[in-house]
Formats: sequence, C-alpha cells, structure tokens
Amino acid sequence: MSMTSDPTFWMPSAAATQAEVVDLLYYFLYYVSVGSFVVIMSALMYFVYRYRAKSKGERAVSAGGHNTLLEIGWTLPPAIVSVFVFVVGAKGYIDMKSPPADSMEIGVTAYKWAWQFSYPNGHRDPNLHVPPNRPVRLVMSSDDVLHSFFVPSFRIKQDIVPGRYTEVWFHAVESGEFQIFCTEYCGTKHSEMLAKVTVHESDESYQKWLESQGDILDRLPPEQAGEQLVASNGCTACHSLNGTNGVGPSFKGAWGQERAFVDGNTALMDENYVRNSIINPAGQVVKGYAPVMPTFQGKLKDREIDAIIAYLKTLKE
Ligand code: HEC
Ligand SMILES: [Cu+2]
Repeated sequence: MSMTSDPTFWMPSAAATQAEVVDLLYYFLYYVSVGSFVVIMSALMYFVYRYRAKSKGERAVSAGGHNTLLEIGWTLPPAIVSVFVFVVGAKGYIDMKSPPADSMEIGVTAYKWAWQFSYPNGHRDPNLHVPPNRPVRLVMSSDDVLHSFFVPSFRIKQDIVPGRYTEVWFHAVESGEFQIFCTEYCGTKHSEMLAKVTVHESDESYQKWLESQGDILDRLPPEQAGEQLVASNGCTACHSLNGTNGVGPSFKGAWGQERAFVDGNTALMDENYVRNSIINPAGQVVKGYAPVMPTFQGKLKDREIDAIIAYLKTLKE
C-alpha cells in the first residue's frame, strides 16, 4: 500500500512510517466489515420478505443434519482473515515497540497540564522539534498522574505513568507541524494539554532552531526571558496576565501585594515568596485556590526563576 499524506474521511494525514501498517489494517478491517454488513443485511432482508408470515412460499422441513460445504464456507474465510490480521498486527506492534538503535533521544515530561521536551543540549521546550527522516525515541515520564502521548498523524500513542519511564518512537517522513494530544483524562484542563511536533525541513534548520533556543537567558534581558519562560513552561495555562483569576491567581498586579493563605498566614509577594511558590507550591497555598500547581523544582534553573521574578515585577500595576 502506498503512503498517502493527505487526510481522508477517516484518518488524518500519514506523516510517519508506522502509519502504513496501521492504515493498512484499519482499511482492511473496515472493508471486510462493510462487505460482511452488506452481504448479511441483504440476505436478512431477502429472507424476511421471502418467508414473511403471509407469503405462500413453501416452508422447508427443519433438518438437524449438517452441510459440510456450508460449514467450511463460514469457517475458513473468517479464519484466514483473522490470521492475516493477527500476523500483520503483531509485526506492526513489534516494530512499534522496537526503536532502532540509531534513534535520536528526546526526553518528555508530562504534567498537569502541559508537556516539556528536553533536548540533548539541555534545552527544554513546551513543543517537540525533530529533524527530518530519522528515527526519534521519546523517553517519557509523568510528574503527577497518568497521561498519554498521542500524535494522530504519526499513528503513535503511549501512556505515561508516574514513577516509571515509558517510551515510544517514530520516524517522520514529512515535514510540517502536527498536533500532540494528551489522550488520558487527567483533570480539569486535560483537553488543553496540547503541543505541536515540528518536523523540520532539514537537519540544518533543526540545529539552527535548537541553538537559537538554548540561550534565551544570555540573549535577552531578564524580564523578556522571564516572559518567554512563563509562556513556555505553561504557567499561563493557570495564571492569566490580564487580571482575571483562573485555576490560579492572575499575575497582573500581584507583585508586592499581601497574600493570604488557607492556613491563615499571610506573606508579601516578594522574591522569596515567588521562589517558594515555584519550588514548593503546596507550602503556601493561596486562599480560594486548590493546591494543584505542580512543582517546578528540577525543571527551572535558578537563573530562570530569577528571570521569571524580574518579569513578574513588570506586571505590578
Ligand atoms: C496547573 C495550574 C498551574 C500551573 C501550570 C502553574 N501554577 Fe502557579 N499556582 C497555581 C495555583 C492554583 C496557585 C494558588 C494556590 C497555591 O498557592 O498553590 C498558584 C500560585 C502561584 C504563585 C503565588 C501567586 C499568588 O498570587 O500568591 C506563584 C508566584 C506562581 N503560582 C507561579 C507560577 C509559575 C512561575 C508557574 C510556571 C513556571 C506556575 N505558577 C504554574 C496553579 C498553577
Ligand atoms: Cu494529561
């Protein structure tokens, strides 16, 4: 079967090698089902009409015997179909579970409710970028609950389980941007746990992207680097920048204000308070909110937290 990249009525575009076997089996089973449906329903309609209660047609005498031809007929073809589906499916499955030895490795951390991809040079990003035409192996873990990594255009899907690593691999055959979903219900904002895979046009453009990302702290003034970090670490999924409170309190106008906590204590929003909120969010839970913020310990370096603090200061008024 040839690989087509155009989406069909049933399937999104096929942009990775695994799509071939998945689509082959899918369409095979689909057409077998449609064919059986038509044959069985036609026979049913015909018999319903032919032997309806008021018809004058003759009635067969019930016979307890058996018809060898008929029995072979309804046993052999379904058996062949099942064995074909099993063999092709098992081969495809084994292939999906066996990343090639020369795969490039990228780390994936899933957390409520965003993704973080870690590249070989230490860069971390909320989206996945890969070079074209080479196998990529994702080593995935979760910070909190079950999540699942799903790229429909690549036909790959793998659960991510807290406390252990799972892996999935793909070999993209087409450049472009493809949607990533979380496909395991993981709480309020599960449906917004989205990211994109960008398959670059060439190795050079991938390398260029990676290098340009690595050093925002060196390239940008801290407030601007902080603004990018707040967006790229998914903080804005819970903290708005316009004064509307969401899952978490808005960042706008918060700096320097007194915060009240569920345990009755209060604190000023200063450098130490912000740092603690990022490293140990459960330590001081702001009144009126649930303790759902994930910790960013180990995900944000000290210099990055400094930049975020610098940015929050600019949102004072
Ligand atoms: C899943 C939602 C969520 C994400 C993602 C999230 N937070 Fe929070 N955050 C909260 C909630 C809810 C609170 C209030 C409860 C608490 O204090 O733990 C909070 C509290 C805070 C506070 C204290 C705010 C105040 O007004 O007193 C700061 C500062 C903060 N978060 C910073 C961040 C930063 C920086 C990021 C990204 C690196 C981030 N948060 C990501 C949900 C989130
Ligand atoms: Cu999820």
